[in-house]
Amino acid sequence: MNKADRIRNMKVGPVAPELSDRVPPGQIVTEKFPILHEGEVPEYNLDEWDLRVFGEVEEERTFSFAELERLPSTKVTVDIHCVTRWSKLDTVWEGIRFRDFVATLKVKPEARYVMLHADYDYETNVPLADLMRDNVLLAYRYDGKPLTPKHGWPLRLVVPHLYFWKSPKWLRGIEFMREDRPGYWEVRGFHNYADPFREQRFSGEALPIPEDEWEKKEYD
Ligand SMILES: Nc1nc2c(c(=O)[nH]1)N[C@H]1C(S)=C(S)[C@@H](COP(=O)(O)O)O[C@H]1N2
Ligand SMILES: [Mo]
Repeated sequence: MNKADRIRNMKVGPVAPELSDRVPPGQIVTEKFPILHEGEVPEYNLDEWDLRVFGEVEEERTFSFAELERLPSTKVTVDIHCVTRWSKLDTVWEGIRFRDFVATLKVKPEARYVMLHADYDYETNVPLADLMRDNVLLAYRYDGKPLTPKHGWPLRLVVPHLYFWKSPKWLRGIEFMREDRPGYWEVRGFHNYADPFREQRFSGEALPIPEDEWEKKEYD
C-alpha cells in the first residue's frame, strides 16, 4: 500500500503532528489530485479565448492569453482544501498574482467583492481583500507544466486559504462589485466565505456530502 492509500484508509486522521496545523479539521490528506467540477470540460481555441474584466472599474478590459502571459509571473507553493474533505499539501502553481493584476486595472474604490465567472456557467464570490493576499494567483501552470484541461486550462484562480470551490477553473470573467452576491455553490447552501480552518462548509444545515465522494471520482 502506498502512502496516499495508507493516509486515505485512516479516514479523518490522525494527521502527523508536524502537519496538524496545516490540515484543517475533518480533512484527509491525499497525494493524488482529484478532479471535481460540474458539467463538461471546455475546449478552447486559445486565439479566441479571452478574460473579461468588468463591473466597478473605470474601464472595462478584455485580455487575450498572450497578453496575460506577458505580465510578470509568480510561483507559489500552497496547501489546498476541498469541502469534500480532501486536502493536498505543497501544490506548486505559477501565474499572475491577483494583486499584481489589479495594479494594471483601474478598480473603483467602491469595489469590495468580486464575482469570478467561469465556464460553464460556474461562478463564485470572494471578498476583494481576500484576493489581494500574497498567495492568490491567476494560475496557468501547475507542477511545472501548463494546466491540464481537466484542472482548468488555460487559466484558473487559486485562492488557497478558502475551500477549493472558491478557485474556479476555466476562468473567463472578473466582476468587481460594491455589494456581495452568492455564486453557484453559495446559492445551493454552501458557506458564503468558506474558511476551511473554521470548517465553514455550509451556510445553514449540513448538506449531505458522502465523506468518500472524491475517492470515487476521477483524479490524476
Ligand atoms: N469552472 C468550474 N470551476 C470549478 C468547479 C466547477 O464546477 N466549475 N468546481 C470547483 C470545485 S467544487 C473544486 S473542489 C475544484 C476542483 O479543482 P480540481 O478539479 O483541479 O481539483 O474546482 C472548483 N472550480
Ligand atoms: Mo469541491
